Amino acid sequence: MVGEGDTALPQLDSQARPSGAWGFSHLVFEEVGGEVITTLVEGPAGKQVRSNLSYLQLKQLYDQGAPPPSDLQMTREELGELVGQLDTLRQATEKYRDVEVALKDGYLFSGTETPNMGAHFVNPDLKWDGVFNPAEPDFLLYIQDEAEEWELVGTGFYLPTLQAGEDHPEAFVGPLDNWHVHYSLCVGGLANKEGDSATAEECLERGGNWSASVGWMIHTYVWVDNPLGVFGMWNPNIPPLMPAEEMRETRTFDHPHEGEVATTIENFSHRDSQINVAETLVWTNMDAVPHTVTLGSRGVAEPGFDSGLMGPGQSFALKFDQPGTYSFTCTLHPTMNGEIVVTR
Ligand SMILES: [Cu+2]
Repeated sequence: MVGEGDTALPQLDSQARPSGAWGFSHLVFEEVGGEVITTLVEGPAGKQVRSNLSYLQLKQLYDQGAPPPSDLQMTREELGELVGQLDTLRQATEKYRDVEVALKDGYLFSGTETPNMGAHFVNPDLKWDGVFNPAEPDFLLYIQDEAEEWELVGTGFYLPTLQAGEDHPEAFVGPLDNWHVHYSLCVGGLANKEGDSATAEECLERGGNWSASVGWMIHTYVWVDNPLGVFGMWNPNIPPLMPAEEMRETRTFDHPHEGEVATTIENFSHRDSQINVAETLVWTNMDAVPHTVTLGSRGVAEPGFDSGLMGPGQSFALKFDQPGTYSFTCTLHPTMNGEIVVTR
């Protein structure tokens, strides 16, 4: 237990810091209006599987006839159903390779083209109907080529939280469809080319469109194959082209200061870390519940450091002046244990 009367707790070191990366972490915390808030939730943590398999790779996997690899947590039948949904989506949107057909069917250009994603052409009737139908995507993604012709690169879906609820919607078969919700999102306007987190006032100043929440959404790349997964947020095969491994770096919000090493608490687990003497280790809690970083093991504290309760997005920084191996735990969750090796 973290005692309330324990005045030795270094609570002052525990504060919220920007952390996470859109499309790579379940939660993202950003500084908006001078305050660190949750700007993106991808859910639900733990129950979904983040897979880098593209549409064509999933198809190939199914066609090979073998049981899917266990890390997909899907049966062969489920994989078949998912591939069937994606095939339906591709067939149904074939006609939208001609942007004129999309416009005629009510898809409207949202005004901005986002790097590594494309421009959203949203059908407002489909967006708000709360119905998931793989043959009727709520938005289409296009990029404009040098001749200013629109090229179809992807599709996507919205499910308003009003209908789908606060939990991850059931839509595509299996656990691969990592739907996300943006909070305090500013889209369009002159200053920001891509969707950006902002206060309503900041967004107004930029001439953008602000929403407190846009509901659940997902990108589904059945036209330009995505090496970060068919449901990936970003597609490195959509300009500006870049190696897939570089994408997380470019999208991340936690930038450690000089002499700091960043680590995260994610999915109810503490990670091992290795640092040098005189470096500062900074933990950020990426889970939606509080945890602690406490010297000790299996939930039992030993005299030494203790972060106290770290809420979602909160960080805790600790500088190590002595080499050694330190075991740490979470006093709320005894199964969370990690080790810090400090070397000279
Ligand atoms: Cu915990």
